[in-house]
Amino acid sequence: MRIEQQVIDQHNQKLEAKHRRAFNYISEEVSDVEALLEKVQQFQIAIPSWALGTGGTRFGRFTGKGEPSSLEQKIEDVGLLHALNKSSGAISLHIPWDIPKDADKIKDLAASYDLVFDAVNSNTFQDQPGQEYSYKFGSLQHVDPTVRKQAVDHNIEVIKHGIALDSKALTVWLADGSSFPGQLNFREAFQNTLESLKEIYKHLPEDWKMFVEYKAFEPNFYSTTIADWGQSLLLANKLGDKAYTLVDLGHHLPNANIEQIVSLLLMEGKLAGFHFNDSKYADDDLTAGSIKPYQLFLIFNELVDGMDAAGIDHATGLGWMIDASHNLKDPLVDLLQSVEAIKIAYTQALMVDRKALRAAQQANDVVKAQEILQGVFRTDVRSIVAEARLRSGGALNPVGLFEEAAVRTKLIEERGSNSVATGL
Ligand code: AOS
Ligand code: ZN
Ligand code: ZN
Repeated sequence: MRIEQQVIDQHNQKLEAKHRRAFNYISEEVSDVEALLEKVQQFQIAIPSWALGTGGTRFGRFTGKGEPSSLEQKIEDVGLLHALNKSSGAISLHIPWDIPKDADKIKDLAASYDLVFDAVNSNTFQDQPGQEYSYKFGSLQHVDPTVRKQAVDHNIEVIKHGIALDSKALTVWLADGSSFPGQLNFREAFQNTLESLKEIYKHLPEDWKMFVEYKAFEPNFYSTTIADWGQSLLLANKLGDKAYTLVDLGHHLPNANIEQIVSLLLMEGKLAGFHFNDSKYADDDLTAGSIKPYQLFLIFNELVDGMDAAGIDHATGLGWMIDASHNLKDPLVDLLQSVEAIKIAYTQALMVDRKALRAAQQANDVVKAQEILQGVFRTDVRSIVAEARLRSGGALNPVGLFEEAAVRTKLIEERGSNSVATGL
């Protein structure tokens, strides 16, 4: 299904008066609201193909209805999101879950929804049917070179699919590690991983990037071979200019200062981008901003500061993606909520008075610094984000319109109740 512009316009008309009041009020508080709106409008957050089905815990999956059962339907889903919020203009594919049979057709379909292809993701954390060697004891780190070669070849294959779709980055997330002391020689595992990544790196096109994602633990519970930003950065530095460290918000040990990590990676020119989500305990993959919205704002505060210092374009300079899925909400609504939370945090970060903050820092005025940041964080900027969406042709209230237009009911009618998403 597609959401007609007329349906969006009618929805907006109903909410227009109330929206106008809120927006006029906040506009007075902002120094250059037009410049702000332009940045917010440009900011797009990619949707991962694996977040479109109802996720699960490792204990069970409770599938929803009308899930997308093909790549075409996943593109349709992201198209729906983008029509509503005008901020989800890209999709990130996971190979082999989403192998495009005819890349040109798939590209045309995506273009018809105004979508492009974000980073492609390889998968050497599962054994696929018919696969020769098992990844039970790792992939790129494996003690057996034949297993490593199989995993390297898979990544090269993923790059080829990405080239056909005009993707510009490969994201490598590895489950490699060990669950018991003594199981692995840490140095050997790291060296093997480095050598494997070097081989993959050789196959990257000139204008591509490699995103090296780290994760503290899970599925391995004693050691992970790329466990933190230090290990990822070490690899990225050894690999070369095209390799960067990817920050997934759920991949740290509890209470890690992620905003500080982000600021240093930016300073080093090695920040790839993000997998946005939120968490209370570990890699919970909850809706972005649902647990720690202040942290999300502080991260964006560092991003805006660091990107401006380095002259990096906010919209295109880094990889912005969501990596969240769970089993209680409609996944599409959940994604709308995540995108909204990310755009609110970004908008607030743009509103920080950087000169005043800098002055407070230089004067060791701790109180002032806190006042500046919290003053912005406690400002309701939802109408700015809504105005940006409105100007781009999106809905004033995407979640509201999703319900009003009975999007899920229509998808169930089209796809059936038993349609289950491929992938996770
Ligand atoms: C796994 O924990 C990582 O977050 C991955 O980025 C991602 O969730 C995975 O590649 C999807 O299967
Ligand atoms: Zn991730
Ligand atoms: Zn994760």
